[in-house]
Amino acid sequence: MNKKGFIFDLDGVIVDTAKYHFLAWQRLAKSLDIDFTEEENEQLKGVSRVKSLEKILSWGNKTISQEKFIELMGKKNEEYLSYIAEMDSNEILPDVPRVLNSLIKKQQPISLGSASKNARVILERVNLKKYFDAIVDGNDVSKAKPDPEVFLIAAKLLGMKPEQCIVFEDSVAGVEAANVANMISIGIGSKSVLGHAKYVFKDFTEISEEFIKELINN
Ligand code: B16
Ligand code: MG
Repeated sequence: MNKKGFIFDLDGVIVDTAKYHFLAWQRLAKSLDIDFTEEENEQLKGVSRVKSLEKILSWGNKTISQEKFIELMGKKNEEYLSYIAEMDSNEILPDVPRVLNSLIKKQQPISLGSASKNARVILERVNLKKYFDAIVDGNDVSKAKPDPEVFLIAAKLLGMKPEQCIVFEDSVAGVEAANVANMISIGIGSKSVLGHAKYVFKDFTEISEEFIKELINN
């Protein structure tokens, strides 16, 4: 059997933690008198913690000291972690376990490629850590998506060339990162947002066994 490197983003692909990021960022924005909508939250998907706070501050035309910046990031993460602590496997997005199991059966190497510094905790909470041969997250990279660093490290850890890798991503920046890395990008979400991906599916329920075999053999 052929081998490909399968790389999964976390938030928005495996679990929907965007809603918890939103709640935590929203409370923080309120404390700074910044209005912050769910639409604006879309622009924070796949974006690092530092970049997210920079964006929120710029929407509110606010500048703060470096000290305050670090304090606020800590507060946001504390609140976010309190939501994560309540997560369990019911929050895994539809058909993700089916696809992971199918890949395991076919002995395909699997890695995580996430911007989140909390990725390991989340995978443990939802009991999916055992599926991954490698985990690359926000603690392992110096450049955020759309830079391809996170996916290139994942490919290396799996012992695969970039062109042998397939990336599942829900964010614009993540799809761009996969394309720049010369990997096959699969967008999970809507075509209108992720039109730059090689393939786009609404979610994993649309990913058939035939398609998985095609990915492995082509
Ligand atoms: P943390 P992904 C990203 O995860 C999220 O989509 C993004 O909203 C978040 O700001 C980022 O992780 C950093 O997360 O604060 O937990 O380090 O989609 O790349 O898995
Ligand atoms: Mg994501």
